[in-house]
Amino acid sequence: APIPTRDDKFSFGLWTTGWEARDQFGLATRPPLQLSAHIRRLAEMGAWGFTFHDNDVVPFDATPQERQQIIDELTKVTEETGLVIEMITTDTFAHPVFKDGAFTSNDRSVRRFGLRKVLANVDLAAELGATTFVMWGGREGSEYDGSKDLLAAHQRYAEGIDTVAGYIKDKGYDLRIGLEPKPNEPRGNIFLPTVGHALAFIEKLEHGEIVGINPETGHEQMATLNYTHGLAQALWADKLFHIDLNGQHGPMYDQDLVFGHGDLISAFFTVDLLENGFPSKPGAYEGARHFDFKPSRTEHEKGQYDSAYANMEMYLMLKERAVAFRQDPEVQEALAYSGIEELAQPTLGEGESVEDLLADRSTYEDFDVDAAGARNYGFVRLNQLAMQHLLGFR
Ligand code: GLT
Ligand code: MN
Ligand code: MN
Ligand code: MN
Repeated sequence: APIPTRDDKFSFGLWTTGWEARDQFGLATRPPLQLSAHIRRLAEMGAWGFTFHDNDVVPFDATPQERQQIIDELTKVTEETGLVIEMITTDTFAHPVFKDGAFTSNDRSVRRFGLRKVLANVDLAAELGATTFVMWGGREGSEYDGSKDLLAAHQRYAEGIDTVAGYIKDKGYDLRIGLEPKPNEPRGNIFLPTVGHALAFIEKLEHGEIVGINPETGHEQMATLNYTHGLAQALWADKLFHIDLNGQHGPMYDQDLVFGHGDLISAFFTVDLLENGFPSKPGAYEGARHFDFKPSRTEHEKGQYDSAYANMEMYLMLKERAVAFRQDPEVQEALAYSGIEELAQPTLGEGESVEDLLADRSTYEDFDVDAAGARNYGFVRLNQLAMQHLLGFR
C-alpha cells in the first residue's frame, strides 16, 4: 500500500488520535497521550500538520502561566518536527457553562464569556500561524423547540460569528473561519445542521467573506446527505475552507470511524473530487486533508496510532484508484457516452435570449420527447467501471 509523506498534506486533530475513549456508557479505556510524544509520532507517520482545541492541550482551568508553559512546549515540538499548525478551534461544548450553547445560550453572560474564550483562541491561532479557525457549535441548539426564541437564536449566532470575523479583520490576521455543520449530538437538534444551512447562514453575515465551512463526512451522512455533493456545492460557492474526513455508516450516532471505513463508495468519490476536481474544472483541492476520527474504544496506544495511519493509507489507496479511474480510456468513453461533458455547456447559446429560446421551435414544438426519453445514459456501466477500479479489478 502507498506510504504517506508530507507532500500529501495530511493533518490530524489532537483530539482524534488522543481520544481516551470515554463515552456515554463507559470510562476512558486508555491514558492520555503525552503532548510532545503524540505530535512527534504523527510526524514520524508522515503527517504534514495537526490541529487542536484550546482544551485539548490547555486545561479549562489552567492559570495564564500554566497555559504559556504548555504553549511553549507545543511551539517547541512543532518547530522540531516541522509540522504545520494549520487550524485551531475552541472548545465551547465540554464545560457545563456551555450546556445551553456558547453563542446562542439563553444566558447573556454565558454568551459574553463564550465570545471571550473564542477571541483568546483567535489570537493564539494567529500567533501560531494557523490559517483556519474552525467553529463547531455542538451545543448551539436545543432538545425542546419551546426552550428557545428561534429567531433570536439565529440572530445571536450571526452576531457571535460576525464579532469574531470582525475582530480577525481588525487585527489583520491571515485567518478564515470554517463553520462546521452537524445535525444532532450532543444537542437534540443543532443549529446549522448541514452544509446547506451553513452556506445560507453565511450569506446573511456582515463579514461573510472570511467565513466558509468545514464539512465533516459523517455529519452530512448522519443527516442522510451526500458528502461529496456538499463539498461540491461549497466549492462552487468558494466556501470550502477546510474538511473533516472520517467514516460513518448512515444515519446513527456519530461514529467518527477511520476515513473509508464507513461508506467506502462515497469515500471513493470524495477522494475523486478532492484529487481530480470536476470534469469541467480539473485540479486537486489545495487545503489540508484533515482527519477528524476516533480510534475505537477497543484500541489501546498501538491501536490509536494504527487507526491514525489507516486514515492516511485509506486516502492514498483511494487516490490511486480514483486517478486510475479517470485515466482509463474505457472510463473516458463511458463518461462521453453519459453526456457529462455536455452538462458543462450552458443551456442557452451565447447571446441567446429567452425570446430566442421561445421562438426556437426545435426546443419544444418540434422536439421529439419520446426519442429523448428513450436515451440510455449508461450511468450504471460507468459506475460499474468505478467499482472495478475501486476493488482492484482494473
Ligand atoms: C468535536 C466534534 C468535531 C469537531 C471538533 C471541532 S470538536 O470533536 O465532534 O466534529 O470537528 O470543534
Ligand atoms: Mn463527527
Ligand atoms: Mn469534525
Ligand atoms: Mn467529532
